[in-house]
Amino acid sequence: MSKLDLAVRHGHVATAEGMAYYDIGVRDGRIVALGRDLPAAKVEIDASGRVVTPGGIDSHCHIEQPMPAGVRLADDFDSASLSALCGGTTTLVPFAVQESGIALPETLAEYRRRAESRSRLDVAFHMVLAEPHAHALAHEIPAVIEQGCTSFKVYMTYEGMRLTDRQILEVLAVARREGAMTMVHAENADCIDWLTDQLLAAGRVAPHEHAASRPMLVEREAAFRAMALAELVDVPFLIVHVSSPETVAQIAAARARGLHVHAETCPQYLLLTAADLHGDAHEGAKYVCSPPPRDDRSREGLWAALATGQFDVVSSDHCPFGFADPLGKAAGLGRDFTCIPNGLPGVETRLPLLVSEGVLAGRLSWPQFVALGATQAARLYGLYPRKGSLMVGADADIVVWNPDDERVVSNDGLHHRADYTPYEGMRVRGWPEWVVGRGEVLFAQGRIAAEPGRGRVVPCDRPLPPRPGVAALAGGK
Ligand code: DUC
Ligand code: ZN
Ligand code: ZN
Repeated sequence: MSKLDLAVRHGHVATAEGMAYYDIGVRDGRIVALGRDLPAAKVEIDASGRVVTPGGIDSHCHIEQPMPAGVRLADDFDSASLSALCGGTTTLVPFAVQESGIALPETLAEYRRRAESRSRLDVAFHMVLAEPHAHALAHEIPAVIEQGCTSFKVYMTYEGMRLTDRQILEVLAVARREGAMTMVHAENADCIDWLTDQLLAAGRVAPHEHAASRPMLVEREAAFRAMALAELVDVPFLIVHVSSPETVAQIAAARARGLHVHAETCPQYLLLTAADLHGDAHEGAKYVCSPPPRDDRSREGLWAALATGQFDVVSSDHCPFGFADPLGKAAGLGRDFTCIPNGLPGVETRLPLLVSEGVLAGRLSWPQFVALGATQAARLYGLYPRKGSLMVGADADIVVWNPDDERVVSNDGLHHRADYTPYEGMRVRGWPEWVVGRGEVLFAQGRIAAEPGRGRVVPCDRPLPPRPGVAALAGGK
């Protein structure tokens, strides 16, 4: 075999299937050889004493999304992808959000332009359906699926985004017909609105009341309802950012009935609690996200659910707002908790936290880490095996982890543009030492070598086999 472009040698290689010692050879951006005694390479990475994995896939992040008036996200594709890269992620899957009066293919094209001009990493898109009108269902969804956008998020809450059960059924039926994946944000909007009104009427306006306005059961109820809707249509789907073991139990019960329901959680539900929202003055606003973090028992329950394979994906839900920014968290200063934008930065800390608190703390194996951080997202969203794997022929997206690299997290050491991290002061062990994307060294022992705009938009395949009709109408339900 002629000379390789790049080789990663002597590492302990972890994939979702298991771990073994072998070398990885790369040419023209792809993995071309696995084994020992590979030919010489122009670039040699010595991974002795290190763990080598596929590049991470962050399949839930909000980047360059327009926000309601008076609010803006802190990151663009440049800073979000830089931050993701430094945390071991090589593919981002953010949302393109449907806007009233704009056809979905146009929206997708606009987000692709944003990513192609600024992203340092490869990007694929999900699409948020805020208005699933007849033309969108019949024509625009099939058109964007043909263009490689094969997953769709629907919201059960948030004014302007929230769909009715009827609308969700219609989206699920199209997803079944087209072979697409539906992602559901499960929180009961009426319960939240009613609780919020009670809290505000009682003068309970502080940031921590955000958690009181969205207790566990509003998630559990909505998740149960979403599963009933998907069961009626008989279509696989995914519940995003599951925050509580009670919801996990509902998911397990639905799976026992034969429903293909997938589940995602995020580091904030594994590591933070509602107590974090009780900071001095406005400090609690840093932790305001939806669903909110719960309690210690919930955190441990979610770790146990991860360990026993009840989750498919751990993503960041990166949705960064500056703390001091009047168009960020400070929009809520001196006002009530409903004025605090929902969301946390986390695209860079996602995988190091999962290594440190998951693998090195003995809660997860390296193969589970790879499955949760990369491979299963690739499978669910039609990117596998090009992404999320180390197979011959896959894109050479490779991370070399140093499990002995221990750091105290400080926002100064991170690369997003938010002015805080919810994990400030945490001791985290296990950071990327080398990151390779499509065969190029993008991060080398702290040196960043990825330019804005090098990222490509990657089309997704259909993740599911298309099926006509709706099961309940074919009889039997
Ligand atoms: N909740 C969401 O649903 N999206 C972005 C951030 C958040 O907190
Ligand atoms: Zn959501
Ligand atoms: Zn989100």
